[in-house]
Amino acid sequence: MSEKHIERSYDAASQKMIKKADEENIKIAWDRYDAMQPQCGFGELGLCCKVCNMGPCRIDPFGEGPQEGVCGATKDTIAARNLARMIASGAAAHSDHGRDIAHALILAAKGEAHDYHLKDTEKLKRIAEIYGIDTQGKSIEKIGEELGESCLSEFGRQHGELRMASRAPAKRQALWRKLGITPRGIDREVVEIMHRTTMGVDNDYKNIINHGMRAALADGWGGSMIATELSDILFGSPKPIRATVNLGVLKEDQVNIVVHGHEPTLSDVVREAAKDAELLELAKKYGAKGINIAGMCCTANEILMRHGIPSAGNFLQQELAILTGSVELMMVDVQCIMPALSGVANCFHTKLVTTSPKCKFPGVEHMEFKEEKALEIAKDIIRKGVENYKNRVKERVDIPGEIKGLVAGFTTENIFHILGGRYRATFRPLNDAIISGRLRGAAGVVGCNNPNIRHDWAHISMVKELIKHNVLVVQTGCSAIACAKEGLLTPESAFEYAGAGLQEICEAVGIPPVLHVGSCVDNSRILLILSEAIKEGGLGEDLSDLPVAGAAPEWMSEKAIAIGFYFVASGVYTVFGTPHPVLGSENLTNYITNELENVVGGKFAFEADPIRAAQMMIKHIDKKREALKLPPLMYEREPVRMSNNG
Ligand code: BF8
Repeated sequence: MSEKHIERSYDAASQKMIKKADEENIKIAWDRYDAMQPQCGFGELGLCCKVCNMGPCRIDPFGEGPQEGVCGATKDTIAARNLARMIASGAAAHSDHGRDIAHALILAAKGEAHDYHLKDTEKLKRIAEIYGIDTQGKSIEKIGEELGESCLSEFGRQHGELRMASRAPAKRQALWRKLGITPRGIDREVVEIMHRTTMGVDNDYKNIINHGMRAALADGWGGSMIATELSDILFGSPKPIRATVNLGVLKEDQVNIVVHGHEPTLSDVVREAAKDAELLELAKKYGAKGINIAGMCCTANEILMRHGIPSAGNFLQQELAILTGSVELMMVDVQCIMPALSGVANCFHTKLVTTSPKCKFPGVEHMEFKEEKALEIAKDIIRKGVENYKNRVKERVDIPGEIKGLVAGFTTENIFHILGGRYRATFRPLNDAIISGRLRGAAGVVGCNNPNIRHDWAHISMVKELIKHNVLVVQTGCSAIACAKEGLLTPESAFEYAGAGLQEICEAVGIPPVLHVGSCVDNSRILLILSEAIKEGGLGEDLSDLPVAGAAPEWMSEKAIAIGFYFVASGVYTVFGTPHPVLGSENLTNYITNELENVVGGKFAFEADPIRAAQMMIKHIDKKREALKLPPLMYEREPVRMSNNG
């Protein structure tokens, strides 16, 4: 019998659904990936150019055919332009999300979106201060409105620097200014990439990438940071919270509604709507015991972090959730939503509903979401799901039993409090742990799934290797969900997997060795954690001095490229599992994986083997420890008990 399902995913629940798809001849992402082989070599190497109608042109990677496009663009120019456009797209996606949150904040503050309230007023005042808003004597609503407007104006800012970028250490800000890459308006930087990379503008691959970094910084220290901070203000800042994850969160005897996508505006209110007495009564009428809301992808992370709503899984599980035959309705907003969902939903009773004017599917019902009528619309959508319960085919319901507990909800602010104790919120204990050698350093492991690598396996293997070597791990997005499914996001996992020093810290403070800090826009929280560590003192003056590293072992989205670039441009060594599409240009590859370190202090590496990649990160962390003249590690021993890696 074929073991395809085991080769495709590390996760047992996913394996079962992949097998079911195979048996029922339903094509899913892995099948489409196989059918696509061999994939386009020119595209993979970054050597295909489609920016004008003299082309498409492609450069022969073997040096025998054409070495320049019709216009004369070289492989360096073509690959750099393609990569910069990926940054633009990723930065645009995160930032447009941030813009929508700013818009929702304004509506809520003006009393035009009655179902939202400004929940974290402390943070509201703190962020208002960054924007130079005088809060004295003003109502919360007035401050909220002014902050929302100030953030919105950052998107089109024509003069000066993004306000959020002022939160980076002074030395980093000075370097950005010297290099001319301090981000200005968010939209402006994205537009400038599109301008520079159109036919006949910027031909210098380094100049193109340098501007790419500027746009990426406008994402991390701009659009994404606005999305995170304003979401905390509007929906409440997360606190450590226990929850559950994996397809096993779907319920056999309840109406299952899956919310999928990214923005918390809809998912947050859906959670409220599901408690509606009339809808619960209706569910009972149809024979269901209740209404079960489960998340998928990053919108799941938003409501998981804030309310402990269970997550049904990560990116490659979106089709698999429908394959359980138990999903009455999947509502989607924006980003990472596979066009294939409508086809898979058609094989079951599942209703797919789109809600954003930016994201429609041919033939799929659209119920447009509006902040002004949030709860009403959410109830209408849920009602549709409840009414669909009667169409569920019991014989086709097959929910894998796998379900794991996790602790989510860590933020820059609450890590501050957890570490510092009740009386003195501070990063001091974290810095001291690194300085004394109890902790080696920290790593951010983030990003997607991709059928080109065994689902979840790279995330889990890498994170286990890092924590075993006393590296504290912070996670976001689908990577966090992958590790949650393995049980790594629990304090108890420290005893099974962490090195002795990290184990001691987890035990003393009561935290997991792997901290879930949110959705992909919440990678901005990691930038702030690093900035706080610098502010606390003893670990250098710039982000590039810190013994830290980043990774996206299973990346697929252009958003991951934007994130990678804002970390690198902030001084962080970052390892991607598969290369960016640049290998056709030796010069560009060398620039981003080597020379960039002398420019911004960070650089990329590409390594498919997650253990080797983790070791590269550890080596980098040790290099930084050495530069800081930190003492050797206190402990470097194997964890108490290693589990079977499957
Ligand atoms: O923004 S990690 S697959 S869901 S892009 Fe998408 Fe990648 Fe998941 Fe969230 Ni992020």
